[in-house]
Amino acid sequence: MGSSEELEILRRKIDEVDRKILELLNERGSIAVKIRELKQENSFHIYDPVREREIEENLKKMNKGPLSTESIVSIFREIISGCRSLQHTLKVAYLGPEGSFSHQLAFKEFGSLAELIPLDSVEEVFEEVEKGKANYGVVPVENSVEGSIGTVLDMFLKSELRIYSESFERINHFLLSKTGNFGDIKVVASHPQALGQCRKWLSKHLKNVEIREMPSTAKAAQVASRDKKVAAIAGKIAASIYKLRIVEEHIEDNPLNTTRFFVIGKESARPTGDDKTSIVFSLKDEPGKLHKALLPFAEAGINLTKIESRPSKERPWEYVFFVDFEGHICSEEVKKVLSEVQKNSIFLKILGSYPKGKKERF
Ligand code: PRE
Repeated sequence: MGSSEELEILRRKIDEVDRKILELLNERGSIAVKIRELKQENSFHIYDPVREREIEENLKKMNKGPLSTESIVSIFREIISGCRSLQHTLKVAYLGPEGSFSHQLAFKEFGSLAELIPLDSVEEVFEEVEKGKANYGVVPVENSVEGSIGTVLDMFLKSELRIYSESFERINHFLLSKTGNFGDIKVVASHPQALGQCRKWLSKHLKNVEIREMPSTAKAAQVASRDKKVAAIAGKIAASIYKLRIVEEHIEDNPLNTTRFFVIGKESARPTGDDKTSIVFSLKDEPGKLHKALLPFAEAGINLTKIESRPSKERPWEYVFFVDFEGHICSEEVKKVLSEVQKNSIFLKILGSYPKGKKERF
């Protein structure tokens, strides 16, 4: 048999497999429609990140190849996005512009069938969700190298929105340009933080080019899409949005650079047994007050995962404390500890209990 005949036979086999996949996808879709009815009758949430992560974990365990687990996970993310959109088209506001790392996270979390809305500031993301124009918002809250994003913490002080889920996104920087050729690059453009995070790589590989600071990595990608001399440092998603080629991947000096994101909304996430709770409180300016406020956690054996103080903004030199700890507000133990914290504080606000994010995702 000639090789073109052999190719034809293999393609017919693929057609047959595709037919079966299509049938199964629509069977899955029909089940999602039935779930929609159940959710409507019982006021269950359409978006259930806990269930979605459970599916992802099962797939990771089950996959035997030859398709990579990364590829399987991203295919199923789209399948789930499609099934979810049969229930409701979710509107998700994120800190833009298009091609930002928040966009990348929103896309990973909600897939291409959600309506993703880029906004100019964290304040606007909160506002869009508060007004019900978006079901959820995606905001970065902390970077493993740069620390907390103060404006996000400050918004939680003012807003009644809750943290619905937490995700960690590895910040991998890509060098992107129109042609994808090293030789064409005369300028490297990006946000100052991204330029800083790739400093060593740039001085080794692109020593004599102009470095141009931009308001965002996405804006840099936009500029690169119009000028072949300009290469942008940006996330991978910017390559497809701005139709750029990858010159080099993973050019960040610190490969562990990670950003923590929150999905915020009006709903509270259900307990999973592996949750975190975030609170903020303020204390009287007296000796031992912070110790007293935190002691109940130690006595109950509850692990604090983060503590940070920020200016209260109400009066100069007064502070509020943001604390994250393991456990869910539904548990009696957590309720008891928080009532102790309340006794020692001027005010206490619960920002949400949510499933712990996985630090290693694709
Ligand atoms: C499904 C869709 C949306 C939810 O966020 C979780 C899972 C899915 O497609 O697997 C199904 C579903 O609605 C559900 O299990 O609750």
